[in-house]
Amino acid sequence: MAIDYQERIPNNVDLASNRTLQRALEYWQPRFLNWWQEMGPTDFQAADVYLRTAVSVDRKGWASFGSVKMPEYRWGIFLAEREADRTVGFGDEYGKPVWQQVPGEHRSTLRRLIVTQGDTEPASVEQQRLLGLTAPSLYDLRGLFQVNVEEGRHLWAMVYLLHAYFGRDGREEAEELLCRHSGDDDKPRILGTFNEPISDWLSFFMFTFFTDRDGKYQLMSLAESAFDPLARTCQFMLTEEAHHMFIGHTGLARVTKRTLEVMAELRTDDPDAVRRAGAIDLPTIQRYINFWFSSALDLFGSESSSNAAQYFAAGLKGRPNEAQFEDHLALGQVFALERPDGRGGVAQEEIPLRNAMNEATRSAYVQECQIFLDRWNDQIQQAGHGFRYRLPSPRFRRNIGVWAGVCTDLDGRPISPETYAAQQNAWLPSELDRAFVHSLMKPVTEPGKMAAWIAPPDRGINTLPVAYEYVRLA
Ligand code: BYC
Repeated sequence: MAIDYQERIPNNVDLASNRTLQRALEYWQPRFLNWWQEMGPTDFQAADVYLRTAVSVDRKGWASFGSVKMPEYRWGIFLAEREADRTVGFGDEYGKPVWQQVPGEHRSTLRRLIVTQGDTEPASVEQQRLLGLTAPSLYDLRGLFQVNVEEGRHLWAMVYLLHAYFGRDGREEAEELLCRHSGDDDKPRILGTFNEPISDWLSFFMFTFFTDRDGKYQLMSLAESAFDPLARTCQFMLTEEAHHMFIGHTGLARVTKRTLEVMAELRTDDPDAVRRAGAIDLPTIQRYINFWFSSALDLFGSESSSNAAQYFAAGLKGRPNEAQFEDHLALGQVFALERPDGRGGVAQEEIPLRNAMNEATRSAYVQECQIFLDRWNDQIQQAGHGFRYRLPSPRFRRNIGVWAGVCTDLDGRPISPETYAAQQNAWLPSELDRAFVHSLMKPVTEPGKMAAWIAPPDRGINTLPVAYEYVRLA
């Protein structure tokens, strides 16, 4: 069904045919807009921003581009087309028809998964609300706002499910999604990393690279769900998500490129000299990688998880690209898990494969991150330098899972808390690193101009030149 933009809430779910649901969502809509005004991007609500808006859910040509003031963005409800005769792709219900309604026995679990997913979306907007004040270019400012409005739409996607399928509990949860706030002492966001402020653009690119990519993998897992409306909404969210990760990986490639240019101009790889020239030295970027990668790994949940086994068995949450696996039951198989032995060493343990679903997804994620690091390392190698970015061991600096709270080095070898503390500033961004990165965060608002610490992008948005005025400040 086409998206109806005549409606107060644009949608392709024939909202007009369900007056009760429509009224409930129209009641929520002004609350969302209040939240956007209070917790969304500061200072830029009146600016004209060159944004894309979804106009269909087709793979090709789903977006239209145009100048929009953010509060007037047409947030709405878009689900991928329904696939006729779709069957459950994994777990104990394998091969049976998918569900168009929520089975009573899975109601609270599904609600919880949807709330957790939904909670991250406004959380990220809140984390990034001050970033517009220090954007390195208008191109990047526009990229930030595109991400922000789409995270707002992803909130709409989950709120639609809560309202449409979970009755009064769902409506209450939808209210709560606007009441919890990132970093709030009393009502924080649900998942740890979404409470960390993102106050500089290096962190923003790290976040869109590492954290949004967790989002991709979680959405891929939920896109397999037997609860068909959830699967369909996640399928469409994934098309929007791709651009967020694009911002992350091109952003980090551009930062690296600029650093290499400065190193070539100065004929040195001395980090202090690079900093004095106003670029970010490679070891500092590495420390940010160590921080954000380890923080994102926690978002996959514990390596050994009875929750994950239950989600898989029930058909609620599968593995990304479940169709690629030969066996969709994952019964009678084991997974070799490495965990701390409690004596400073590492022990092997075999756990049922279904309990290891979080770990299987995390491993696929790690491999994908590595592909991009390899590309950036090619950039560095071609520039003639020996430095190489690396991902730390997945055991490093974990707060969730079997390695939570265990001190390890970057290779994942258990070490004493004293040794860890002594190395902390070498492995993770120090106060001085953060202060330095912050010192570079000065807004650049002339079309086509870039801050000195980042190279321009290869091309502009939607065939426009890089120098286009992507944001017209009010
Ligand atoms: N922080 O068996 P366990 C995105 C809890 S990002 C705090 O290890 P499970 C985006 C867990 O709830 C993707 N608590 O984990 C990105 C459980 O509590 P209970 C967001 C955590 O359940 C950028 C206990 O620890 N989507 O979209 O298998 C911008 C033991 O649980 C954490 C989703 O996360 C944590 N990190 O898996 C914008 C998908 N990890 O039950 C957006 C929906 C675990 O003992 N969520 N816990 O009280 C899920 O699938 C699962 O909830 C998790 C956890 C994968 C997060």
